[in-house]
Amino acid sequence: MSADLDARARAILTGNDRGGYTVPTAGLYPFQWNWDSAFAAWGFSTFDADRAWTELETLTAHQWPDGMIPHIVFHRDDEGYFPGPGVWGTGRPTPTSGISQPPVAATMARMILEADRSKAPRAAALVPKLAAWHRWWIRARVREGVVGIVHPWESGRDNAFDWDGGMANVDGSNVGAYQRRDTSHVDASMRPTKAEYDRYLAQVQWGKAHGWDQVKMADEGPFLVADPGTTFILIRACDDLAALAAAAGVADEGAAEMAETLRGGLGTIWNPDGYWDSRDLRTGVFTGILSAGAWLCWLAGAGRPEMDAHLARALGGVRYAMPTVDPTLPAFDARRYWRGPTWPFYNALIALGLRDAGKAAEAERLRVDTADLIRGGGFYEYFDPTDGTPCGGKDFTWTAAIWLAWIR
Ligand code: 9YW
Repeated sequence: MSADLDARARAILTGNDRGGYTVPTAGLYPFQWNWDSAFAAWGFSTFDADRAWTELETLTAHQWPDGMIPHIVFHRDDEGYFPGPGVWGTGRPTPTSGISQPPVAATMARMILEADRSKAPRAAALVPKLAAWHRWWIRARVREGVVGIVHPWESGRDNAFDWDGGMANVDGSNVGAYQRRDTSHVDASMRPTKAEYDRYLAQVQWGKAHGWDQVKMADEGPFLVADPGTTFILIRACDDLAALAAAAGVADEGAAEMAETLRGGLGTIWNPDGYWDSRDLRTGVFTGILSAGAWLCWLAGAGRPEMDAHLARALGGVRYAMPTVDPTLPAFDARRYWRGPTWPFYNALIALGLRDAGKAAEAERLRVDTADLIRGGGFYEYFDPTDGTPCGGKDFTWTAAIWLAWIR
């Protein structure tokens, strides 16, 4: 059974390979997404180390001159997705989106290199690119000591409650007519709403109208919300970049120092009610809903006793793995994307942190539960954590990748 699933996972990765880059899933997401791609590399590393490094090289090849590695690379046009390259209008030689996504690449690269040291030269070549990207985050997104995202898509957790407050200040009424494509692939009741999509689009139009000036987007754009998830990921990525550089025998370009500076800013996202929380950086208001960004605190060595209690309560509140919202809150919505469901790749990331924080039992619980979900439902995008119903896209790259690299 397990051998069958291993083979199936490998077949999903190779089937979603479009020649040097991997799509998250056929149909729904037909391009290269940034953090999906980093997880794909981790998966490939379990059976084809060369292909793993190629994935990271293809991703970083489309870095902008200012250091940003974009959230989508549109290698070839595809009618199946909206908004496509024309809507973004970033003017890059190979079209890309105009925002970034959580920087997990250095963390994946470190694990991939540690499993096969013979690839050190390829790792060494990536270090300056990743360092430039991390510096870009600090210059273009870190405000008040933490990462502020300029678009919900930049967080990778599109419709999380975290962005509702900031989104209320975005005017989505003038975006014009458009045709969504996501709801023709998957169940609309589980996707972001039309009102959310109008605002997503308004933010894209703002960026385009301002020449994709990244600093201006953060400082003057319609939306800037501090994201605990991306902040913790960036801290961890800086730690891992320093380790990657050391293992590859090259300078770390200030990565360790960046991690320390970022740790010093975390007070901005500590909600006085006792948890890590997103915060609208335009108004100073906390979201007030304990959600998945907070679950990555251990990844950055930022666990606190209060968070241990939240972890126990969240795990006790659902049958399977970590939900994306505290399941004891009325806001918890078991099947609506980032408002409650459990995501296999995200559990892998949480578990890496738990393991490093000495919480082996909790990390193991996430692993066993995620394995049960995949065994029962297949390699889906996400699952209902109360009853294990598979949701979203099927044959998903990062779900297959974490099966091979983390669960097996
Ligand atoms: C979108 C591809 C992406 C992920 C995001 C997830 C979703 C929707 O799918 O985004 O249109 O970009 O929220 O984390 O990278 O799997």
